[in-house]
Amino acid sequence: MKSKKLQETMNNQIQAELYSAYLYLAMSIDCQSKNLKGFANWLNVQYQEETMHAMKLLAYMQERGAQVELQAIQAPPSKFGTPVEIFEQVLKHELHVTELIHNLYAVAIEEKDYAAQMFLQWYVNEQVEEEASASEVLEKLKMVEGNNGALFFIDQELAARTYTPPADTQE
Ligand code: OFO
Repeated sequence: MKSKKLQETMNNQIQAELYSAYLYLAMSIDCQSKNLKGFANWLNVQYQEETMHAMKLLAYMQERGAQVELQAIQAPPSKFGTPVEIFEQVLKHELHVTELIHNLYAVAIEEKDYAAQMFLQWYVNEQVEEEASASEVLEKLKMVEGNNGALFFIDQELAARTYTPPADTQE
C-alpha cells in the first residue's frame, strides 16, 4: 500500500474498532453486574464482532505490506445507566463509527487505491447492519420502558445472540 495517509487512517480505524470492542465489553460487564444476563450476552457478542472488525483490517494491511502501528486504547466508562440509556449510547457510538468508516473510504478514493475501496465496501455495509441492530433493540426498549416483565423477555431474547465469524475469517 503506497499511501501513507491511507495507512495512517487504517491504523486509526483499528484503534477505533478496538475501542468499540472495549466499550461493549465494559457495557457487558455493567449489565452482568445488574443481572441483565441477556443484555450482557448481546454486548459480549458485539465485543467479539468489534475485535473481528479490527483483526480483519489488520490482516488486510499486512496482506498489502502496509505498516501496522497499534495505538493506545483509552479506558471506557464503567457505568452506563438503564438499558435504554445503554442502547442510546450503542447507537450513538455506531453512528460515530459509520462517520469514521465513510471518512476512511473517502481517503481510499482520494488516494486512488481501488483495491482498498473494494475491501472497505464490506465495512460500509457492515455499518448499515450495526446501526440497524442497535436501533432495533433501542426501539423495543423504548416501547416497554418501565415494564419490568417485558424487559425480562427482551433480556431472554438477547441471550440467544451468538457470534458467527464471517466466512472469510473462519479457519
Ligand atoms: Fe465495528 O462496527 Fe461497531 O463500532
